[in-house]
Amino acid sequence: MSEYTPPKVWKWESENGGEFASTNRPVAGPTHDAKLPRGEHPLQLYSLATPNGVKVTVMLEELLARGHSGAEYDAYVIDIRTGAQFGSDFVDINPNSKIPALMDYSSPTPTRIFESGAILMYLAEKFGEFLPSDGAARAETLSWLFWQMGSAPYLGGGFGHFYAYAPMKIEYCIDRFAMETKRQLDVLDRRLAESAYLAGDDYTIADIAVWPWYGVLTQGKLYNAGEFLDVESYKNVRRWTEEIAGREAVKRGRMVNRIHGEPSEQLHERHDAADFDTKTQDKVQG
Ligand SMILES: N[C@@H](CCC(=O)N[C@@H](CS)C(=O)NCC(=O)O)C(=O)O
Repeated sequence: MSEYTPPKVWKWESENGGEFASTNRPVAGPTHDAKLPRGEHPLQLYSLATPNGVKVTVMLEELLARGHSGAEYDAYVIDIRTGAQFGSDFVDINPNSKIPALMDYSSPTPTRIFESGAILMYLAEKFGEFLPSDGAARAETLSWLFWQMGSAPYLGGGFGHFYAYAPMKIEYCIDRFAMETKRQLDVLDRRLAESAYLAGDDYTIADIAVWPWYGVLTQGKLYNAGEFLDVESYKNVRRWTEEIAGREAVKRGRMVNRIHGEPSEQLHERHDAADFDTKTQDKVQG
């Protein structure tokens, strides 16, 4: 590989050959007019079953499992491979053009929420669940929630990108981000040696945020990198991962808006709990 000398001013080469390259742009804002569908529930979710998307569908399914009928929701697929995140209605909800994005029509004026961490906090506060109301337990929960928001870009945008998606394997990049990813797994492993869940004795939005990234990585299902990162060696993370994987709400939440993998694990749109039994397929916005 020849060494790259950056020019004085960076210029956009619209195709760099990497996966997802055709939708990457150096500017924000919508690329096209696109109306979003709207269902009957107050909560309308526009998302995809990536780790960031799964956080929100797991949270909603957990709230429903605890009997909060107000958490009923309609979930629609935003296909980020075809640029649906740049449609005008979606950008009105999330000016950052990334899934997940949520609308709450039960407030006096409709509320838009973007950024998965903000969505988890909003729902936790709205329903009074999965986030202790004060004191050290709340601080600990928010600390791990924000740890996830700050750490996962190194796992996804760093390690995952260069290990799985970049058009060429660059040792320097893979090495740098594998090192950081393993350090993060060790942070989690040491914490989970001390307590059942990240914030202490109770399952919280911190676990809901961290599991779809580091739990799924530990199951070997993210970037096919389980062996490479020796995930088996993080025993406490594995114990926590398997326990959370067994929760019914997690099994349901993982299916919603999933458009890849086993067809039996995909529920493209979700409007009602019964949809898990009578699955409606092939409804993808894009
Ligand atoms: N910090 C954001 C990250 C969201 C994010 O990166 N979403 C990705 C999918 S996991 C996305 O929509 N990518 C589309 C794009 O970058 O164009 C969050 O947690 O909500």
